Amino acid sequence: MKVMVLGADGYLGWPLSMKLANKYDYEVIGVDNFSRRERVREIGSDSALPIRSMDERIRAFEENFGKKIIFEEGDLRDYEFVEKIIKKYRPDVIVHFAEIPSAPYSMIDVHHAVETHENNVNGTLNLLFAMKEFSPEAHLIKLGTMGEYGTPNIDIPEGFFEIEYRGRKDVLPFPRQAGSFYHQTKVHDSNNIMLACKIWGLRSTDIMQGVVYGTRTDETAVDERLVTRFDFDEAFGTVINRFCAQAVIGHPLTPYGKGNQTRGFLNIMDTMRCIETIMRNPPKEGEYRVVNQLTEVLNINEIAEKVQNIGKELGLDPVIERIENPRVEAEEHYYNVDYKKLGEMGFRRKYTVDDSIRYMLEDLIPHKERIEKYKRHIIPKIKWREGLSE
Ligand code: NAD
Ligand code: USQ
Repeated sequence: MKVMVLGADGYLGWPLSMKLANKYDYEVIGVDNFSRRERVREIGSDSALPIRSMDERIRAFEENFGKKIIFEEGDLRDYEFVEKIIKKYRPDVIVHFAEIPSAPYSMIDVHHAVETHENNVNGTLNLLFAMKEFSPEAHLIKLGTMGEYGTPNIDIPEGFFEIEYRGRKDVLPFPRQAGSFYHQTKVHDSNNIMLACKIWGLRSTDIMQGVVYGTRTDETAVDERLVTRFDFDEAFGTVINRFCAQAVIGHPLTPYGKGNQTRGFLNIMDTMRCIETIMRNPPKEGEYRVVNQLTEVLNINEIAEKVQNIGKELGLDPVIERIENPRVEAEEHYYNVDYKKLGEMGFRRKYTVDDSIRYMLEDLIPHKERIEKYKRHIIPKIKWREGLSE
């Protein structure tokens, strides 16, 4: 099987590329423009775990596992480039991670909102057109987000729901109510992919993924040159990763507002296993399938307490200090999400937040100085209403 991983230098893309090449012997073609590295530098921060260049990563992977990963550097915004790689490799599966993943980054100002839209929506459109021309049979596995749904006061199904209105029934896309311009790009992508499947017969799984956490996977743990990035700054760090980095340097843990915001979460190793499962169960020609990808539902206060308790066992002394919420979001809300489809395909969760925090803290403690160095980027300066404040 030939798999193209778009965004192969990223937090999820690098470990997935290794997993597919190592465990399954798939031919893996990684693609990236290294823009995540640049954008974290633009914020002024860096990955807590030091990461190597792509050349070094690929060399170290070959040395450790005796397998190859092909790499193409380029930008999905450039249609000529996208056409070239799809035509050259004609992949069986395309895993599309290559977007700007940060809600706060998209809320800085008009330029960052437009940049996030151009990058994410146009990159995906370029890909859809190139697939239509050169690999219409391929399975597109696209990373969307649970944040597309927002926090409605009713249960959240997997993509579609049956509705009765004025005496007639239909199965329709569940309403999307994104909470940031970033999350909104994923809604636009979902609409564009659904249309491409309908009119051109492409097949796609659109993954509504929860928040991912974790410092390692089977492959990244083997050699320090294979580590994947781990950000903790206000824009690119996600909440569990941030709380673990904060605990390691004795920075107060930072639930925003009341801290009762509830989200779906999954460990990065389970993320890999979910995507492998989806790859082995492709949709039919013309099918646009939506899968909710999460393994646990927790609120932010519960997470802070877990990090605090496990941190104490390791001799750290994390305190929790709720801070003013820089975002506009419900801080108390109903949240009942379906996530059955992955289980029906054979996926079983292996990790929980409880099992993971201890080893995450242990992995981060040796890098305390790097976290200290960039700690001024922990407290949010990007506000949903006002933009960036100094
Ligand atoms: P990431 O930023 O680490 O990875 C994305 C990679 O794509 C980066 O290496 C970046 O350089 C590259 N990229 C971005 N735009 C590109 C372009 N135009 N051309 C070529 N390469 C480009 O992000 P991640 O955390 O690995 O997330 C991967 C995907 O999963 C994203 O689409 C994100 O929105 C989605 N997602 C992530 C999470 C999470 O918690 N990490 C949760 C839900 C969904
Ligand atoms: N939060 C805090 N304190 C912090 C950081 C975050 O209380 O220090 C809260 C936020 O206000 C939010 C929740 O934690 O309510 C999640 O925030 P996050 O930054 O971990 O996640 P989010 O901005 O939603 O984005 C992340 C990824 C994104 C992905 C999304 C999945 O960056 O790529 O799409 O998770 S989901 O949240 O399900 O939409």
